Amino acid sequence: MSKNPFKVYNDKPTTLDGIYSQAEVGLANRNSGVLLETLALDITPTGSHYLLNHFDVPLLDAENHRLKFSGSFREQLELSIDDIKALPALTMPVTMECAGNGRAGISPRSHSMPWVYEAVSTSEWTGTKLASLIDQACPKNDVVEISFTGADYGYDMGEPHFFGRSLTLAQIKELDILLVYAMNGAPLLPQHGAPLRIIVPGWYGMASVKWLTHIEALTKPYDGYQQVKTYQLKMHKDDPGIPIRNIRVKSLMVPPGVPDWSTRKRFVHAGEVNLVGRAWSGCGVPIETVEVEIAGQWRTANLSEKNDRYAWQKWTYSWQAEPGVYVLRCRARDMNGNVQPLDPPWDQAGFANNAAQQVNVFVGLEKSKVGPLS
Ligand SMILES: Nc1nc2c(c(=O)[nH]1)N[C@H]1C(S)=C(S)[C@@H](COP(=O)(O)O)O[C@H]1N2
Ligand SMILES: [Mo]
Repeated sequence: MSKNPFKVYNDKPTTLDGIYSQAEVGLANRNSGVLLETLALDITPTGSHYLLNHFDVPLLDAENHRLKFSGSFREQLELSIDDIKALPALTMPVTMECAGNGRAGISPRSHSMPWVYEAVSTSEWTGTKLASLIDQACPKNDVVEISFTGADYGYDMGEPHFFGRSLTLAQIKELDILLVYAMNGAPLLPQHGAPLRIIVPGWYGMASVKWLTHIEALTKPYDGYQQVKTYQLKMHKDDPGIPIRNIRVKSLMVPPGVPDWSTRKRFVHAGEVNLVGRAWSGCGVPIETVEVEIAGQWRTANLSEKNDRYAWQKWTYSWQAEPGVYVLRCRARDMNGNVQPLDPPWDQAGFANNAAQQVNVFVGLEKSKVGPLS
């Protein structure tokens, strides 16, 4: 018998079409998405923040946890959570999005977490600046990258590994990364990386390593699975790929009215309908405009100011809805001129699909109770 039972999956089909497999549904059950109605709020309620955990959630003991610095640092720091809490603290709202968000909307799709729209959320993260701590550990002159390793371990495509990622010193300097121990004013929950994670604002979520145990200064580029074998935009198997980093411009709306339970299609009462949503882009680039498409016409939404560099912006649009059947869409353009496409971009692994959201709405004259009974 082979020593590694997962080697067989080396030749799993990379793309699929049609109905979801039981394994995909199982992944979807483990990794919950944001409730789209909470997009009405600036900050996602903690229990609704999307989740993406590759392996099992490690249940770590905060009191005995140590963050170990190793490799080519002058100072081999070893810090407890209390040591980290004693450093200058900062709280920052950051919108996080999973690179796989939208995967279910492409065809054929890759066998992985089948997100539709819901792998995006905003939390207030509290921690200390990673760059200052790295300075304190003082990387030697031969350092090319710093790696970040989590406590979670498992297999992917036959390769066993701890989840880990790397960043260059220049990226660490540039990116306002936080070493985080609290989320929305409470200690991190186990599923969000307790007791310690990093948050890399403006990049897709894979860079924000949870359950952080080790920071290593490397003299050669990091070759961890989650850095080099995945999270690359590839058009075919032998494509060298482009590493995924910045979040692509995107917007979502709170589905208006009330839903049909199983299809999530909407019923809206004719008259004024206040559409509300959020828009965001990578690396703190502000949004320039959001447009809503109603009955084939794109209309400009009202966009709120950008108050927090790394948090999404709110938009609203007042729609005078007449009876009929509609597919509403929204799309954002950022200050760098990037616009959401109407058709999904395609790559082998179904990453970074920022195509405009579609919401099916039936507008009727029928009286419906929207909100609590009075
Ligand atoms: N150690 C570890 N860190 C991780 C992951 C993981 O599986 N293990 N998933 C990454 C991915 S792909 C995303 S999108 C974010 C999700 O963070 P959240 O579950 O707190 O929303 O965590 C990232 N950090
Ligand atoms: Mo992700």
